[in-house]
Amino acid sequence: MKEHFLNLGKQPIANKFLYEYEIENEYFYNLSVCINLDNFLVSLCNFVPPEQMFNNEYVYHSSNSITMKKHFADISKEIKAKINPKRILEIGSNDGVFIKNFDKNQTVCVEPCGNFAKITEEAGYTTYNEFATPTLFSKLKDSYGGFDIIFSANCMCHIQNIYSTFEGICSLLWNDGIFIMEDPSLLHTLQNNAYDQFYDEHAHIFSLIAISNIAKQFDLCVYDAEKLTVHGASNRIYISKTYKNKTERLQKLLQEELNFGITYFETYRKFAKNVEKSRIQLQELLKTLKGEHVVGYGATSKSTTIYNYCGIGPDLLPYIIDTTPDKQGKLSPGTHIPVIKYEENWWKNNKYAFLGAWNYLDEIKNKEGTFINNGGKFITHVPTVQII
Ligand code: DWN
Repeated sequence: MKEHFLNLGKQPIANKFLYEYEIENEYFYNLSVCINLDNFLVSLCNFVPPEQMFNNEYVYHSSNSITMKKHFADISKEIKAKINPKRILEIGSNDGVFIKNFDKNQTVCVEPCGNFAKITEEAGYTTYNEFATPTLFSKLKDSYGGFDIIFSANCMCHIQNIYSTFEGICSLLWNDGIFIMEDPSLLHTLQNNAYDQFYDEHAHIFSLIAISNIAKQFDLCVYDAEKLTVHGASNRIYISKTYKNKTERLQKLLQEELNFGITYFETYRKFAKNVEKSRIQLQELLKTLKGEHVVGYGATSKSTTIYNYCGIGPDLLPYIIDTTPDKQGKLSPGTHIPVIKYEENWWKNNKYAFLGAWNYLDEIKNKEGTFINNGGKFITHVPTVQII
C-alpha cells in the first residue's frame, strides 16, 4: 500500500537548463513523494517519462568533480584487489568515470544518454546506448552469458521499474557474482532535511531496509553495505546471488535506520513538516539579504527542486555560477536564473553564495579560501537554513 507524504509542487525537468526561446515549451509535472508501506520503498508518486530526462542532451558529467574521480578510482582498485573480476557490467556509465579504471576487454557499459554513451564508445568500451529494460537484459544474457560484477552508481535510483531491473540483474549474475550499487541514502535525506534529493530523475530514494526487501523478492541477498560521504551521503550496497551472512557494519546500518523510524509513517509526516519550515526560512533569509549580492554556487539538479519549491528566481538570486560548460549561458529550469561560467574572481562581486552543491562543501571550501578570507559566507539549507 502506497501512502503519499510530501508535495513539492509544480516542477520542471531538473537538469533541463534552457535558453529563453525554450521557456514557452518548458515541461512541468507535479512532484510528490510516497512510501510503499509493504516494503518501505520511497518513490515519486508520478514518474516523468524517462526520455524527457535521459536523452542526447543530458548535462551531468560525473568526471567534473575531483571528489567523484577519486571516489570511483578507489572503489575500482578495491574491486580489483578483492574480487579480480573477469567481466564487469556497468549500468549507467555516464562519461566512463568508473569503467575507465578497467580493461576495455572485460567491460560492458549501459548508458541511455546518447551524448555520454558516445564518450565511452569512442574510448573503446563496448556501450549499449539503451535504457536498462528486460529486453536489454535478455540481449546481454544472450551475448555474454553472465557477469561476475554488476556495478551501478547513482543510477538504480533513476530506474522507475526497480523490480524488473532486479530480476534482470539476478539473471545476469553468475552464481558467485556480486551486484554493487550506490545511491543517495534515505536516512541521510530524512535526517538532514535534504528534500532536494527528490526530483524527476530520482524515481526512488533508497533505504537499506527497502533494498533488502526487494532483493529478497528476487532471491538475492544484501550481505554488506557501507556509508559513503558522496552526494550528501550515500549507501554502497553489496548484493550476492548466493546466501551470505550479513556483515557487522550492515547490521549496524540497518539498526540505525530502524532506530530513526524508517518503517514508521509518522517519520515521513514529520519530515514533510520540516521541509515546509525550511522553505519559509530560506525565503525569509534570501529576502533579508536582497541587495547583498547573493549568488548561487553550483547549478545542481537538487537546486532545481529548491528554487521551484521555494519560489526563488533572479529577483532573490541574480545568477548561479557553475563549472559545467553545457549549463553555462542557459537559464535554470523553472525559475530561470541565469547560469554563468565559473571564473576565479567570481567572489569579487559577491558577499554570499547559496550552496546548490552543498554535497561538495569540503571541496568548495578548500577551493574558495580567497572568498572566505575576504569575508564571504556560504548559505545552505542542509541540515537547517543557515549562514555558514
Ligand atoms: O544522480 C545524479 C547525480 C549523481 O548527479 C543525477 N541525478 C544528477 C546529478 O545531480 P546533481 O546535479 O545534484 O549533482 P552534483 O554532483 O551535486 O552537481 C554539482 C554541480 O555543481 C555541477 O553542475 C558542477 C557544479 N560545481 C561547481 O560549479 N563547482 C561543483 C563543484 C564541486 C564546484 O566546485
